[in-house]
Amino acid sequence: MSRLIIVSNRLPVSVTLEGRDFELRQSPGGLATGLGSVHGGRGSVWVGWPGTFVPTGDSRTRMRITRRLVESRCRPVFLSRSELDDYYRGFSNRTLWPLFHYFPTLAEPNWSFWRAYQMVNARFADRVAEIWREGDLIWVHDYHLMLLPGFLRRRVPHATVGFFLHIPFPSFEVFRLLPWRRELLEGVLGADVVGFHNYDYTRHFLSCARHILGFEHRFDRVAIDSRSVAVDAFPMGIDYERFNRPAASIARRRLETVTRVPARRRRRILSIDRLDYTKGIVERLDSYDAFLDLHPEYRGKIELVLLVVPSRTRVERYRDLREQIDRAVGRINGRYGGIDWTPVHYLYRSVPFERLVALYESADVALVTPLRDGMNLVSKEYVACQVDGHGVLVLSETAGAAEELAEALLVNPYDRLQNVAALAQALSMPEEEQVRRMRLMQDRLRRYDVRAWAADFIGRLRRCRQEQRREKDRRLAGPVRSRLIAAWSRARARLLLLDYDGTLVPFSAQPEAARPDLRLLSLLRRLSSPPGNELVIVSGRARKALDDWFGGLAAGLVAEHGAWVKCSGEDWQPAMRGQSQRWKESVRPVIQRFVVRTPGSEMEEKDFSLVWHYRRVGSELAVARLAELKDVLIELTANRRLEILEGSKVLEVRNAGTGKGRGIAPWLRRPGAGFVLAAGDDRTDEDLFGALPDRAWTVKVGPGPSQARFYVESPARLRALLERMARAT
Ligand code: GDG
Repeated sequence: MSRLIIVSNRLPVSVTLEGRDFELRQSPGGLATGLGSVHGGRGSVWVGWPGTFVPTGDSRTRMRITRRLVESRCRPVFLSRSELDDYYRGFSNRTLWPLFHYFPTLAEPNWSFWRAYQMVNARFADRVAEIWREGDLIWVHDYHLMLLPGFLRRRVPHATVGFFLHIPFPSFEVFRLLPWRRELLEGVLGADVVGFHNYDYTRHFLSCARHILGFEHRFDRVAIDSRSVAVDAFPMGIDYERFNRPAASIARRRLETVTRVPARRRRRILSIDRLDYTKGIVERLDSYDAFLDLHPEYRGKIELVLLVVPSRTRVERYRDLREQIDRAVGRINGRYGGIDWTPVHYLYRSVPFERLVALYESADVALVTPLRDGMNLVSKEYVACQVDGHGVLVLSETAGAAEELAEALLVNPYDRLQNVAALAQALSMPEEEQVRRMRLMQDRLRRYDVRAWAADFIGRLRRCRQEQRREKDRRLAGPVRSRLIAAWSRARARLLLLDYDGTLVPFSAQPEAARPDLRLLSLLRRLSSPPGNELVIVSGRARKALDDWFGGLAAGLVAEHGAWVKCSGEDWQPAMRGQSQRWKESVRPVIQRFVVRTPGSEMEEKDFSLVWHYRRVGSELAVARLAELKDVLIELTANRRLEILEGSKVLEVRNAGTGKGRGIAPWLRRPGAGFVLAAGDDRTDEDLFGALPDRAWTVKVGPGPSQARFYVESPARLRALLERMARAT
């Protein structure tokens, strides 16, 4: 049976020594609760640090812990205190965490942290590789393990690996500051599916992959050699019913008591966070202070319950932060409070789940104003607990959750006056409006809860595994390759249809520089000369280049993506006759204008087409200009017998009805060749593949979807195959 292997820094349970036995406790944090529902079934194993130190030499204790964890289907990765210090407290929390939350000045570029991070990620890879069995899915979580997918790709190349980041992925301008930016990106891209909380993070990641590693993406898939990585947004949900149900019974109980003891209570504002400078707790207190100052009418009538959960207490910055919070609370209570009123009730601890729900349920307003937050589950949990629909959420626009919770009062956490105004609006919002906003958010959160989130991601991984299996069968290697060679040697008449750029030679920044090398020409000669063999070069290039380069071969030529055809020893013929070229008068100036505006791009004019080349244009600019040019051209060519064709770094406008499929018609009309092979790399070659009979050996060169039956990774691989065929003639 195939399993799901979940991997995270911490296991969902922590091991503590109680007397002579070990106790297992639920680990704190949203991930453990979030994935608990997925880990509930028998088909999963969780790999992570067990929360306790055991010296390397003490293998007996390690064995005992390992055995104890089996019942929770957990597998420990043991770490020493210094490893944990450098990898977790160091690189993860003092380098990646501040940088990814847009606090670059707090990020410490420290090489020993980095070395520990690499080492621990490698240790995790060893552990996962030990456990992994054919067909298992691996799901790696969070910024502590960004190198792990890459390590796994090397250790278990055929494994299906997913990676999910729980914190923001910063924009290129911030991410580029990391000295280890390449390694981290390459690490994450070892996965098959990469997930983020929202689309902004996805965009940032894709832009970093393009700028830093030069990997292009299309439809949110990054193409890397023979693999492609799906990158998408999966906004994490909460276990909605787990919050909503107890909140409902608390509300019921309260109603019963209230009828007996009517009481006017103060309006309650709630603030809950882990202690962290990204959560904006001090800034929130400052806004509350300003609110009481500017709205004296609310003094004595409201209270702020401030729950701060201790976190990372051994990091100095967090200790400083705690002091700042203490001071701010003292200042506010001192300034406005009195014997019968405390403006801020401050709790520095964690509370049991039931108490947490009661706090959510009883709050009239939740102030959730982090400076940056990957998602923020507190805001969602608050919404789930407003059973009667009363309550207002004030939420930072810089929290990932803001994308889904648009009915909240969204604020810029740095804008104190806006925060004051939002609090005033929240406290005076009519009940119908509160209910209307709350119901809309609740519906959304109920539908896409944490189970739906996990199912969505795992479903994506499963589809990916199916694709990989199909891809494995499509790879032109091993037994498939032997069958091809056998069929080739057996056949008496053979037809080879080969695209040129990107298929026989790799792409070159200067199209004119991609002339065939001598070895290639010799190969093509050996393939085309034996009687019964027919070789056709089917290219997008103009006639002249093909004549210059391949004129000396006994080969057929197809130029301009099928517009011109030349059978061996004959003259060029247009594939279609009587086509007007007057359209060029209106299209040419448009493309010329884009050439002027887009440094590095150029226009090529062919007999039946106009082409915009942009291989040398900076990637971001190219994407923007391409979209713009396409828009203009679609409008310009509407209702005319023209088509727009996108190839590799080219956009071409041409007369409709040509195409490589039509270009090869003269060869297909001849008495059937026993062996037909066509190879190509881009979309124009799909037309060629589509025109061939099912039995043809159609081969796509490079990654990406195609209707070709097989693929090879690169032009070099194709040439190796052709060499082998030439020898078997
Ligand atoms: C990271 C990202 C992202 C809090 N206090 C108590 C308590 N909690 C629980 C809450 C909530 C969780 O802790 C906190 O989750 P957040 O999402 O708000 O924040 P982070 O811990 O920073 O989480 C964040 C998240 O990962 C998931 O991807 O949303 O952006 O930073 O579930 O309920 N639970 C109990 N007592 C408490 O006192 N029992």
